[in-house]
Amino acid sequence: METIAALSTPPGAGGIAIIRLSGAAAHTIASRIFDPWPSDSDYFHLYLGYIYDPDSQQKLDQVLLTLMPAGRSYTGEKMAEIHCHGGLYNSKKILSLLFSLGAAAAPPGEFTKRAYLNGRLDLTQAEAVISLIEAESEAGLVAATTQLAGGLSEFVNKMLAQINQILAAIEVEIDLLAEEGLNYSRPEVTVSLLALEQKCRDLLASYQRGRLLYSGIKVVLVGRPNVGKSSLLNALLVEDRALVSAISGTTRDVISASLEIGGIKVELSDTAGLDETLAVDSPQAELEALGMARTKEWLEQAALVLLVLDQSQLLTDFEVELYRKIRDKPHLLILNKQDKAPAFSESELRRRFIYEGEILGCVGAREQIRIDAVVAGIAGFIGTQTAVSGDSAVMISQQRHYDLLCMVSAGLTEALELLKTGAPPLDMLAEELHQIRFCLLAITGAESRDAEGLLDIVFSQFCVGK
Ligand SMILES: Nc1nc2c(ncn2[C@@H]2O[C@H](COP(=O)(O)OP(=O)(O)OP(=O)(O)O)[C@@H](O)[C@H]2O)c(=O)[nH]1
Ligand SMILES: [Mg+2]
Repeated sequence: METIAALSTPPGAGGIAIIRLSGAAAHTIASRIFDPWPSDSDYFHLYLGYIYDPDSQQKLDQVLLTLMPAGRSYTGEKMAEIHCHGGLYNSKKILSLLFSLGAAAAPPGEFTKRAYLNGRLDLTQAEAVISLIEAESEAGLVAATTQLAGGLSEFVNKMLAQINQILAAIEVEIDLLAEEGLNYSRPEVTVSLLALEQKCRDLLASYQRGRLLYSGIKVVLVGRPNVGKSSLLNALLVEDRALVSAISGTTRDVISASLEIGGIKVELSDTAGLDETLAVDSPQAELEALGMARTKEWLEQAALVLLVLDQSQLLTDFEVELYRKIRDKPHLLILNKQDKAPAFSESELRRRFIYEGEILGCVGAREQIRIDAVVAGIAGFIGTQTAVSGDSAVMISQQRHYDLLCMVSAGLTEALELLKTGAPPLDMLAEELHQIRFCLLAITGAESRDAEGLLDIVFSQFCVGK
């Protein structure tokens, strides 16, 4: 395998940039451009020296160099890391020297792919590296670290060990029964498979939670114009993000921004107010209609809708209608402008909306923000979505794992159906268990280190230098 090199830190100006080299020639190539080359050349030490151009002997940058031996580096190959001064030109210049000395440019994810191919990581751990790099919240980071530490692999390997055991027993049985012609009766196999089926279901059930921890949750603010949606967005973000004015129809386009609530990333979107009383001949009508169409699109994608009402204005039939439209989605009812005298009572609101749930009061106006109830409402919803089902904290968040576990679960159901007959055809049962085994192995990638197609899909999601 050729020796590869890449910039592992983001391109651009910065204090330090790190260039990585991996492969059999990594140390030799590094020795051609680093001076003074350490006479002891111990591994995992930082050596201070200069990068120089071997042709012109010109010094280029003062850097730190680390060498790592094969078998104890990230990739499992000989590696060198050059910590040079940040700056795109400088790092590019050093990289081009490495290329001129025979290193190849590393494609995205190549370092982690080699780590996997050399058995330093299994596939779920390699996938966790992407998740860790991309994590945007505390919860996403913790979930990625758990997977990187091997949490999911351990879970899958335990299931695999049980399947192997059952399979081995059945293979023996197949031989025995062929000789003695007995009926197969092993109730403990059914019990074990039932337990595995349950574990598998619990893990599958964690998928939605896993997705949410990584990708966050989409929350959309809707309501009539002027009720204070943009004010509420600004208050939640603690930032004047959206324009606020007493003019109805101030917000025309969707404005999205992220914040963190309960460790989860919340993507909050403010939308154009919805109104039924558009003057069709007004010059603004077309613009307003476009804004409202966009609000409706956003509503479709929302995981949670915040319907904002202005308690100082009479409830309108349109708001009742709007509530009917969103009531089947997870939602929170927010009564804004609590600092003003109410124009309708809570009981009127409940009666007209046919609503029994919680009503969250708030003040979004800049000078006197009171939004605790809204934050608590969103946190409460997140809590219901992230509650752990089953007795395991292990979870899945990737489609690939989900699809394979669905196949494992279907296989277990099939195997249990066969066992229900009392006299299952053992070769069919064994075949079913082999399929399950194959899917479990595919999750950790234990038997696909040479399956190029699969690896390309997994590692193409990486950035260069990782
Ligand atoms: N008194 C009071 N005024 C508020 C409150 N929240 C917002 N406002 C005022 O209400 C007006 C409308 O606020 P916006 O946040 O622009 O309302 P909006 O719902 O985004 O309106 P559109 O963008 O037109 O749909 C502004 O003058 C705000 O200052 C509140 O809690 N109390
Ligand atoms: Mg607005």
